[in-house]
Amino acid sequence: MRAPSPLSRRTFLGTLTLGGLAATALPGGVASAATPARSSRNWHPVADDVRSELRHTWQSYKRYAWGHDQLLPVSGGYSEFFDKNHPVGLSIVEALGTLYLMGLDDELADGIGWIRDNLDFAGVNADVQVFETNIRMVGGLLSGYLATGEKTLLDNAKKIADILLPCFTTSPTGMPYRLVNPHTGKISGNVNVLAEIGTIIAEFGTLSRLVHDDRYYNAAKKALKAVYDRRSPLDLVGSGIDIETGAWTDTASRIDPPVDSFFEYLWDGWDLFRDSDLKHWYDTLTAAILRHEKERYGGQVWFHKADMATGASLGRETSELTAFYAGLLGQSGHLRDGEAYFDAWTSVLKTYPLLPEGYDYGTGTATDKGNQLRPEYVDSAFNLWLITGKEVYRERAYDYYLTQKRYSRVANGWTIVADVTTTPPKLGDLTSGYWWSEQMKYWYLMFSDCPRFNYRDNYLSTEGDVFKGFIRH
Ligand code: DMJ
Repeated sequence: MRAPSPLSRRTFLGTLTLGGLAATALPGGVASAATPARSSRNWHPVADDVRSELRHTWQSYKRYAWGHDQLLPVSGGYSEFFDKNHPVGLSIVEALGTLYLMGLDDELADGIGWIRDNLDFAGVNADVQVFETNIRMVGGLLSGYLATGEKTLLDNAKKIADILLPCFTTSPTGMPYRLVNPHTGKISGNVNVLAEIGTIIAEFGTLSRLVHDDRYYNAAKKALKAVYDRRSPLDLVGSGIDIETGAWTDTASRIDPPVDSFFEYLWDGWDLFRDSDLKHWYDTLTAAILRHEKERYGGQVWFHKADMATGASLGRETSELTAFYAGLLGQSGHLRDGEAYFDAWTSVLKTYPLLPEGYDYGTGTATDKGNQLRPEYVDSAFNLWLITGKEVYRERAYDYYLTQKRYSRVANGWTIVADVTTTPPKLGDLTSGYWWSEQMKYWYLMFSDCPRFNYRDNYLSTEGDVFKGFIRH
C-alpha cells in the first residue's frame, strides 16, 4: 500500500475573509514535506480494528450511558462532566467528526438526533470552565457541522459560544474569566491560567467565519494579545495571571499544563486564519522557550520549567500532556527539535508500557502513575507523520495502539488506567470524552487512507476536531 502522500497542512494557500477581519495568506513555515516513504505493510486491517473498537464502545455508550456525558465501561454506568444533574451528551458531541470519518453514518445520525432533540447547554447549572466548554462542546459541534452541514450543530455551537462570550467582553483586560454558570449567567474566576485564556481562537474564529460575525475571533485574539503584552524581557510568559489586574500569579514559564495549548493556538490561529500577528507572537515566544527551556538530558531533548524573569530552571518534572509539543514544533518549522522531543517521549516507553500522567525526566520516574487514556503521544505521531511521511511515526502509533488496547480494553469499551506500573495494570472506570475525538481519529486517519479526509490540506484542533479537511460526499 502506498502512503497517502501526506503533506504539511501549512501548504494551504488562499485568502480568507473573516467578518471584518481580512487575513492575507502567506506560505507557512516549512517549505515542503518529505516525500512519504512507501509502506511495506498493509495498514488497512489496523484501521478496521480501530473503527471496530470505536463502534463497540459506542454500542456500550448507547446501552449504558446514552445522552450522558461519559461512559463508565467497567461498572456499566455513566458520569457527567459539567453538571451532575444535567447531561449534555458530551461523548456524542466529541464523537461527531470521528464517526463521520469512519463512515459510521447510522451512529452519526443517532448522535445528531439526540443533539437536535435534547441538547440544552443553557440548562447547565454549575460553574463550567470556558476552556473545556469551548474545546469540547463548541469545537465538537462546529466540527460536526462542517462534516455534515446539519444546521442544528452550528446553532448549538453559537448558543454555547454566546454563553462564553461575556467572560471575555466583561473582563477589563480582555483575558477571560475562567468560569461561567450557563443557567444563571454568573461569571467568576479572576485568576486564570494560560491554556484556559488562550485556547479559544480556533473555535471562535471558525464560528466567526461561519456566522459572519467577527466578535468571537476578536475576543479570542484580544485575550492572546493581553498575555503576549505581559511577557518578560526574556520573552517568557508565566502560567497564571489575574485577568482583572493583569498581574502574574504564577511566574513559572513552562510548555507543560496549564500553559501547553496556549502556544498551540497561537500557531493554529496563524495556520487557520493567516493572521500574521499570531505567527509573530508564536515565533517570539517559541524562540525564547527554545533558548531558555530546551535542554539535552540523558541523551534526549526535554524542556524544563523556568523562572520567566531570569530563565533559571525550576525543575524537570513534566506532564504526559506535553507530548503534544513534539507535533507542534514540527508543524511550526522546528522539525528537528520536534522529532527529537518525540524520541524523548518514546524513550519513556522503555520504562513504562504506557506514558504515565506525570514524569520526572531528571530521575526517570513516574510522578503520577495513572494514564487517563491520553491522546498526546499519538497526536504528535500523527502530526509528524503528516509533515514528514516517515513510516516510523505510524509504527510508533501502532505500537501504542496495541499497548493501550491491551491495557484499556474491557468488555464494554476502553477505560482509563489507574496505575501503569502494576502487572496486571490497575484499571480505572471511565471512557474520557476526548478519546472519541482525539486518538481514535488519529489512529484511524493514519491507517485508513480515509476518503473523507484531505491529507494535504487540513486542520485539527487541540481536541482533535477537524475544522478543515473534511471531504463531503
Ligand atoms: C484534551 O482535552 C485536549 O487535548 C486539551 O488541550 C488537553 N488535553 C486533553 C486530553 O488529554
